[in-house]
Amino acid sequence: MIENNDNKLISRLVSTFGYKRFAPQFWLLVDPDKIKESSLHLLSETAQSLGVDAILVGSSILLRSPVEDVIRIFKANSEIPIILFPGGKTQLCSLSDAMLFLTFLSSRNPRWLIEEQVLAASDVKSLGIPTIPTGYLLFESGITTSVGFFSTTPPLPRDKPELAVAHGLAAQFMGMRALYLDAGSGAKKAVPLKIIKSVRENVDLTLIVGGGIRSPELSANYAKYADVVVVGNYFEEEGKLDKLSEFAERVHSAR
Ligand code: 1GP
Repeated sequence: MIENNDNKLISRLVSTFGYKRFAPQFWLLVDPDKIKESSLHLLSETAQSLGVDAILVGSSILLRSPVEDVIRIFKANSEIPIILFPGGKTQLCSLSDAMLFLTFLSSRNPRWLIEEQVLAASDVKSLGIPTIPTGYLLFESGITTSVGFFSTTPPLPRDKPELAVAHGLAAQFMGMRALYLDAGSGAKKAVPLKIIKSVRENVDLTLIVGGGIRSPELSANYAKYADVVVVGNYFEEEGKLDKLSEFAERVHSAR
């Protein structure tokens, strides 16, 4: 670190923005292909009052519903922030409040490391979508999730927190603002808590955790270390939306 402050430009360039810890948030992932029409309308009217802090919209593969149709319904009925979680450049929408500009750091496939980002960049700029530069890490989860299939290279192992930390630090030093630790949608096993704890202890980035989280208790455990807990798949099942506020409360009161 430069101490005598002789070169203000370099001093400023090497200083970090500094990670700031806010109260933990609970985000709901909405997959436009999977959400039922009735749930979509209900959620757009109630999610915010039930404690959901933001809606993530995206999918590894989008077969049917355009992202925009889903976002329009939320925008018509609530003020809840909508954040894109795009599986590729076809999932952009100017109505969203922000997007996770993702780099699939645990993959070794150039398509997800840089090609998709280059293809999307001009559209992101012309649509004026605020970007959150985010490193994305996929962990082994007991099944091949869709995102795992598309990544084409192995996910991170569950028993090597040091590898997760090294990827997180790389994201931090590359100037990213957030790190998404994911087991993939519908994962059989969620990301091990000890991994989240190690990353929290070593990496100064906003930590987003998701994939296979199916209980308020587990959400609360993650929220002790992570900044954002994401749940999607669980709420796609019949009758589960009643539990939304319990998940949100447990996350909000975790620390
Ligand atoms: C997937 O982290 C998200 O990328 C949410 O996972 O759908 O399993 O909750 P679930």
